[in-house]
Amino acid sequence: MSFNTISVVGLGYIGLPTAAMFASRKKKVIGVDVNQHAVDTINRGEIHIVEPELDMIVHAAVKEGYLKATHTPEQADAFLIAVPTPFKNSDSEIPEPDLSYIKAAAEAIAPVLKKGDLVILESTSPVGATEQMAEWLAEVRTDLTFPQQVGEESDIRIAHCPERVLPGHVVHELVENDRVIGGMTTMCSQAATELYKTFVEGECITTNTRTAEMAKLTENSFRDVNIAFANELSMICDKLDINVWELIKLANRHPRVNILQPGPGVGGHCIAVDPWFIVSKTPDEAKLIHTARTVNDAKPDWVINKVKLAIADFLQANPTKTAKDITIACYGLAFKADIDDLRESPALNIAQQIVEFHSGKVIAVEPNIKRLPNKINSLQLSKLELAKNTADIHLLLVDHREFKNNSLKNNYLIDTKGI
Ligand code: SAJ
Repeated sequence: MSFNTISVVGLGYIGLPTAAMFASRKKKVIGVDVNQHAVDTINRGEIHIVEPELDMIVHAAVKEGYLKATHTPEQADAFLIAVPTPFKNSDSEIPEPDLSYIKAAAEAIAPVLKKGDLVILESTSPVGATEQMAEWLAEVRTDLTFPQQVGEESDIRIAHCPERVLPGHVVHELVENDRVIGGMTTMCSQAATELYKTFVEGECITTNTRTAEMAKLTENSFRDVNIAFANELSMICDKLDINVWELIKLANRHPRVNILQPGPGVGGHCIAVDPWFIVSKTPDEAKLIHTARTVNDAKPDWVINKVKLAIADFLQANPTKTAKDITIACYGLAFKADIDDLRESPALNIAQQIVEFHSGKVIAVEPNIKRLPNKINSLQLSKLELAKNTADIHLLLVDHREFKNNSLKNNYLIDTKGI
């Protein structure tokens, strides 16, 4: 089987680096995205996301003619779908996955599919989503056969190959990480393996679609449960007057213990979302995974309570002052250390909540961002030195490297990351 032209649908944090990797191996790549700004930026050889080393690879791929972006799908030998899978009804007790982006992508590529093509779903998906995508394709293309209808003989091959790369390390992890390849049939798995071997140096391990879907959800749920354990320990230790970071360091000396780090909550668009895909499918069984989500989601409220206690302490020690006189500095707004991504960030959520209830000044230090997005107009960005010298209460929310080398010695310091 040969893949001369590869189409990647969805040019975000996963799709664009993946497209760039194929193009860097001299494959003709057609990137498809509904976002015109993304399409135009990529066609200029530039990138619309922040990811180390990606700009150079995209620039070279576009300049050499291996990568182009477009709004509408064109014919290709393989299609990779890397669109978002957020959840809907996020206010309900158990949010449900929203597959509408996958459906739209499937309907967009269906008209250009031809016999022999391979379609891969890369988006993190609830169990059964790949089979559902195959159904959507079959509904549009009644002239082609699909694996769910005729098995190995199908015209179109379909697989789920979840992405597992860590933001900030995408370029290396895409090449080096092992890859789980879940084909709807053995031939589907073989075709997908051959495609990924274009640039993947890790092992490609084959399985079925449902196991591949669950493997990805399991990895992120495992991390969520482990972080929830750390967060619960941090609240227990706070009550018992024990330094949780020292405690975890000591416990992790045991050869079979590896506890992650507590923080102000769990953010980003993966760990805080994917476990719900398991819980919403099997709510009666997924009790531990559900509880972990609840513990991590409640951590920002615990931090807010700490801030309120610090304000009360400050006022007691300074009886001539009122809350209006107190300046609170929040250190870090991103969802984790050394990145600029504010999406689903517990740090940002906490800072915004403080602005809402605190009558005094609230400033934020975020070294990775020059300007806050327009919709966040309640916060004032400040330089680190200024915040250190002028704030009365210091709230450390993200362990950015700039904060690690900069000790904050203050009676009113709330350090959620153990810096
Ligand atoms: N966090 C903690 N304590 C820790 C580690 C992380 O509180 O000890 C917090 C972070 O601050 C952040 C959140 O968890 O708010 C998530 O950060 P992360 O670094 O754990 O993960 P992501 O969301 O950047 O990337 C994860 C990765 N999954 C795993 O490590 C199992 C990545 O490999 C996946 O590809 C990615 O999700 C994804 O796309 O699903």
